[in-house]
Amino acid sequence: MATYAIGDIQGCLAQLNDLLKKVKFSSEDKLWLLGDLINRGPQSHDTLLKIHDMQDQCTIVLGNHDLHFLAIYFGGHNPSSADRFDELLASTHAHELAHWLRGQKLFHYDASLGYAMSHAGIPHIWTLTEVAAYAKEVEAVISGADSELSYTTFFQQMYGNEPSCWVGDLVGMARARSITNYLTRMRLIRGDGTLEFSYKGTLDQMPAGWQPWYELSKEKFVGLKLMFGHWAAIGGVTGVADIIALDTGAVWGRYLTAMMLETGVKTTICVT
Ligand SMILES: [Mn+2]
Repeated sequence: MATYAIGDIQGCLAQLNDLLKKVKFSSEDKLWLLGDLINRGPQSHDTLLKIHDMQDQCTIVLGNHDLHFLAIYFGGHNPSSADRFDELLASTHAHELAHWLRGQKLFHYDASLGYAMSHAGIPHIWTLTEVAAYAKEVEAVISGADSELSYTTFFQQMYGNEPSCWVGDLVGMARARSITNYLTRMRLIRGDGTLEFSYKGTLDQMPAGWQPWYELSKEKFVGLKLMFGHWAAIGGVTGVADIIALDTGAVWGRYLTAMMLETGVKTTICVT
């Protein structure tokens, strides 16, 4: 049995199938998916259906695009012109897939393998114990286990950049939104924990005064192997041995990458 982690699939089902074939993925193996399973690529509906069919083998953390679909489905938001959810929204499977998707996680840690993952990463302002607890708070909301804040309210009010910096005494929707933004949207951060929400580019063009989150988190999480997706522009390179970027831009015509956790060996499928 092997465990493979795959970054942002974004509806690129043909590449996912090729990659699983290339690593000889079997019914004994496990799959960790780093979120953004759907949206910009051509086959969001069939991708989600396939992952749903494989759910017993999968551990999934949600990305901002997955949450965006849920915010459309449950929160009444409209798709943008760049979204490719039409087939999914019209599908007879939409109800089942959307309710299943909102039961997935925002953060996962496996102590025996020594790996943790979330879609965007883990900010240096939290300990491992805190990130696990905060992720659980939001998972309880979106799965419907939290009676204070309903998942429909969450998906109606999910969008927004405020508060842009974590404070521990946040409550309600502001707290849930802040946790969600750190775990699914973070790229650049300041020492005090303030997030920058607009920059998606390469490190050489980065605005002054900001750092990639992992430059601050590498001191904090020594001994932990941490995987994330979300930031295609860095091309799977962090320069930090134990912080592993797995969004290699499949949907932008580059690569889809799987890493075998037991060996650290990466396998890629070139899209073009
Ligand atoms: Mn993302």
